[in-house]
Amino acid sequence: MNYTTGTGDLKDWLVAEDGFRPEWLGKGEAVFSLGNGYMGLRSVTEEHYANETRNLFVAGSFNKFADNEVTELPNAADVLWMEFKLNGVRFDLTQGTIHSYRRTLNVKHAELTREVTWESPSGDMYDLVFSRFVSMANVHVIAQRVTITPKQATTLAVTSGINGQMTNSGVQHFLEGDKRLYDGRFMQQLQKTTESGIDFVFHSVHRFKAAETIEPKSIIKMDRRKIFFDYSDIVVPAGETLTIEKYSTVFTSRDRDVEATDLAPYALDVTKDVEAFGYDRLLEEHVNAWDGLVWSHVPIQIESNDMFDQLAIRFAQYHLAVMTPKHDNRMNIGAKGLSGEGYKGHTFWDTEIFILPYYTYTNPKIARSLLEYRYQSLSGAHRKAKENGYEGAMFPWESAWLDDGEVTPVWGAADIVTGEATKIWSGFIEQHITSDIAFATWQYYQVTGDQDFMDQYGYELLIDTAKFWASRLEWNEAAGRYDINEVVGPDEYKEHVDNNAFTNYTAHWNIQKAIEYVELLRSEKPELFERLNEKLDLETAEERFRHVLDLIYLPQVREDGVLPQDDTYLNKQIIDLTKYKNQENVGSMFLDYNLEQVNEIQVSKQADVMILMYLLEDLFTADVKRANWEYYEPKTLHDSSLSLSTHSVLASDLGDQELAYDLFRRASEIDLGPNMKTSDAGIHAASLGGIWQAVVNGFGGVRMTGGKLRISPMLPKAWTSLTFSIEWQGETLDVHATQQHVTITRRVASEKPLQVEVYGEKRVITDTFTSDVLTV
Ligand code: IFM
Repeated sequence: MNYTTGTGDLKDWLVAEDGFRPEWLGKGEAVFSLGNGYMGLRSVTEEHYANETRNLFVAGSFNKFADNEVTELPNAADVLWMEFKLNGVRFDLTQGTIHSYRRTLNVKHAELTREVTWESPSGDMYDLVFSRFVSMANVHVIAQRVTITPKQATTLAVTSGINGQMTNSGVQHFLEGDKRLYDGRFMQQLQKTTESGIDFVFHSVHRFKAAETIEPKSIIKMDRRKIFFDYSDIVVPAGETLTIEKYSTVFTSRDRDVEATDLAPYALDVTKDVEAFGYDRLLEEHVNAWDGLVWSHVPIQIESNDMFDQLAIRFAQYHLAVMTPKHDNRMNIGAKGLSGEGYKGHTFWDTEIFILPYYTYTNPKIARSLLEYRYQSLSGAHRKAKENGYEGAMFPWESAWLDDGEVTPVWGAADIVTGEATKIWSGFIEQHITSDIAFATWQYYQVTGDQDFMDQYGYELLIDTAKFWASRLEWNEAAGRYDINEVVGPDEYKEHVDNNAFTNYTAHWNIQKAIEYVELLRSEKPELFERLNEKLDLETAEERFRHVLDLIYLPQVREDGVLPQDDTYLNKQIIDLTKYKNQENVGSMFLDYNLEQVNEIQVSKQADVMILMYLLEDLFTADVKRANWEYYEPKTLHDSSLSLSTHSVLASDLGDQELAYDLFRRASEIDLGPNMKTSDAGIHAASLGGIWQAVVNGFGGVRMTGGKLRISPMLPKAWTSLTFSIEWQGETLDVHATQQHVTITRRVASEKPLQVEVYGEKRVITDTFTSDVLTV
């Protein structure tokens, strides 16, 4: 990967790939993927190669293939596909000679370009440029442009169309539908998902231009789930350029922005308008939409002695916008965004704990929509609780349709010892997702002050989740306390553990908050209290909450400052983990051990105790945080992409900026870095959210604790300044931090005092405040 090709206005905005390597296709397909939150398009090449993974996903369009499989996001028709024959020879980069090659993702414009000089096996030379974008202005549109400039007179043939024969690793999610050509040019293909019955409508149209628009000889063809054109006999004189544009549109019967009752004719009309509008004007609208939504709205500037840092945060923001279905509160973010089949498009705690803070602090409307998804999925959470013998809302570990409930697959990777598939226990016993959602709800409320959200959804979510925990607790007669047994905590290398500290503390926090809010509703919002009382039986619930609260077992910090991760972790075997700490690719320990064996070793997949100390930071002193860092980090393999960014924020909190910087860099390199095998199944959504947290919550020192705002930036040596904005309770604060001080400016000055803790001092800001010179 090349990070330094951007110059002028595009400095620190371009990510490039300088060579074509068929064995590394997956990396580019994922990290260069395009999208707009409505759909995500993996960046395969126009022409086919072995080992490619061609994916187009429409957010929220889930389907279930068979009863013994889980719901997944179906791989929709391939509209990118184009094959070229140049003087009778197939354009294929594995053949002939590549004289120059560069593929560039322009993060600012969200446009992908591939420039190639290729010599065909028969010795003909061609310059080819492929460009494309998935419009942010009109989310249904995909535009492609290909220019071909031969060095010798060339006769060209092109095959291009819509290919609905796509599968998810062999599983076909679509029924065959009608195909038709309109006006001799507009291809239409209709499909329906097999189980969920969602209608998909695809259109594609081509435009050929040499000196002027040309109509090449063409023949329309149809096959099963496929419609395409064969164009032939296109003569391009030496040194002249042929331009081929392809405009495609994608609509589904779930689209809320379409009012037409008959989707197909409506979509056809849109396609006609899009083609008439043309690539350049569509691109201009698209670039403006990106600017309004992301770059002008959430600008972040890092002055670093390594330009990678600036690019890394922009790359993270880019993918966060590509993956987030901001248009529809029935949808959420998949663990791989919309960039690959990994995790089947399912939503995890990745959203609430790793991604949501970005939106809560910068675009509360989107954060609210994502939380509304959880509220609307309460029916599935109730069902899961009931099926397991509990009350309240027990949220699924993996989530798809609103009312699906649990969709975690039951069987996973091969067990190297038994030769059987490993059972995935998360869907059964990784239960902290419920308090993660409660925590994110509360965090959203505190940061935004969105009372309407709280009244409509927030109080209910916080109380319903607490009801689950209150019913989930197990009475331990001998110890006279409530335990939470048989869980998986955030560290998924420890299964079936009792009293995982993260789970117990956050469950306790959840119940405590619920008590606080039941009291508040009773005294300040009697009507809402009555409404929720009818729904949730608040009186009985509160009684139970009060009874259990002080009896919930909270693992205690030992004399050496270490908080036991669970009842048995600290008694397990300690082995030399050097080999696995220095691994090139994650999960290398499973080449030597199976999960059962890993369970018996003091080794962690990802932050567990440490993330507890990040979320509930007030409960632990700096010394305790340090002691736990020193104990657990050396035993943590960071085998989950969620781990490094959390550790970076904590290292910042502990005042070790250089370590925090190293971890920020490692987190940034998960997708963007030079290891070409990291992202085949898709980008790492939570890690990208975590990168924003490492910058703003870590180096930027932004934190909400107990409803109060703190801004105490501490930059790593490599940075001379960090500039960013956050939204705090309805207003925008601009923060500019240097090695010497921080300046916090209220974008709109107000008489209403704003209290912020800055480097340990309480400050009241009316318009702008600059801290004293830092002596730390
Ligand atoms: O949610 C995570 C989990 O914490 C670790 N395994 C991958 C999941 C999806 O990213």
